[in-house]
Amino acid sequence: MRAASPHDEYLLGITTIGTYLPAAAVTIYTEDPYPSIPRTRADRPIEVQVNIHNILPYPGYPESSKVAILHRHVQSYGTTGTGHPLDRNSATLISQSEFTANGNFVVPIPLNAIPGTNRTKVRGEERFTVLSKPGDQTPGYILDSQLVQVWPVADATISGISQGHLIGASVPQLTLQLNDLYPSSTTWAQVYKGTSQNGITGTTIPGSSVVLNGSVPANRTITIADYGSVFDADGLWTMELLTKTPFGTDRLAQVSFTVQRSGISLEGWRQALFGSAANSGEGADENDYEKDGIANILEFAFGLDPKQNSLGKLPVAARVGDQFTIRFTPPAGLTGILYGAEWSSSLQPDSWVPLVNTGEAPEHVFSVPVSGRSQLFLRLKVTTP
Ligand SMILES: [Ca+2]
Repeated sequence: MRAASPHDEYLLGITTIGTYLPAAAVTIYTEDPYPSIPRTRADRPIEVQVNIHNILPYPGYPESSKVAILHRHVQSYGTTGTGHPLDRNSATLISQSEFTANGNFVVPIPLNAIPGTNRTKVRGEERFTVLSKPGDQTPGYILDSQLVQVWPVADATISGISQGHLIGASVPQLTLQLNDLYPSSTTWAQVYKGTSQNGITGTTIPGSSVVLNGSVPANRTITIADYGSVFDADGLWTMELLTKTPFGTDRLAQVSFTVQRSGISLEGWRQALFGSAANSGEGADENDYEKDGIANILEFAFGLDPKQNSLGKLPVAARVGDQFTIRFTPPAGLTGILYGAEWSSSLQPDSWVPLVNTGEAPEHVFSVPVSGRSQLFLRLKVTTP
């Protein structure tokens, strides 16, 4: 996306000078020092300064020389728009006021009034125009006009790790969904020991940083695997997404979880996720806590999250040549689990026959010949010795 050059994209100022017309200069201030055009974020204030001079309040002078009028227009760019192209004739006039004296006037705008239901997500512009008063024979002339762009507040999600998750030696793939990052911003994911806290500098997750230095907001989707090296100790950790903008550093998302890189027992897993080590209640081996069809014991054995739908994340059997095969490598660091598989041609309860693991550790491979069988079923079996 190319950077917008204000000189060819925007009409920044129109000035009209006349004998019996006031003169005006509009200046817009925001917290963003971006030099090309005033801009800010949907949750931040705007300050408009209007300098009026050459008002001539003398008897006998035309009315046009005695009054200047300030118009405030707002216009949305739409839910994903960037203002190019934009028909500024369709902006909405939301207020007007009159100046009848010379001087410097400050017009504070605590929050923008760009149309939009979700106030943090509006994007558009406000325009402040000073006009002369129209007379019987003459129109109102634009004495000065300036605009400020308003961009939405960013939001983001971390998926792959959920609150309370227990992570072993192999970390789950992360997906960071970053929406409406401010045009000049740096966004990154970091981790630190303990529960979530404000203002902590943690360890940045390699590959998570997004630096924007443009003219419009942007979305990014980042997937990260193999970041386990950021965890230098076992225990409770917090991961958060931060974004630094001209308005400060904001936390967009956070999740706290437990890291245990070796020797995760089923009891420790139950304790971390269900608050009890016992094989009963919500944490019972046969219980399917979030009703995704996968019993807790299988969630543990395959490193899944028992509190988030894990449909489709178990190993799947496939036909390879003459064999019907299921193959997988269990997550590293789990203790007290035996992996097996059984096959049946009828699904009858007493028809399941155990298979031998023919894989080379740590991979597990279970196969059954297809030939001569019209139908064939494989199932995984996880047991605690
Ligand atoms: Ca489940």
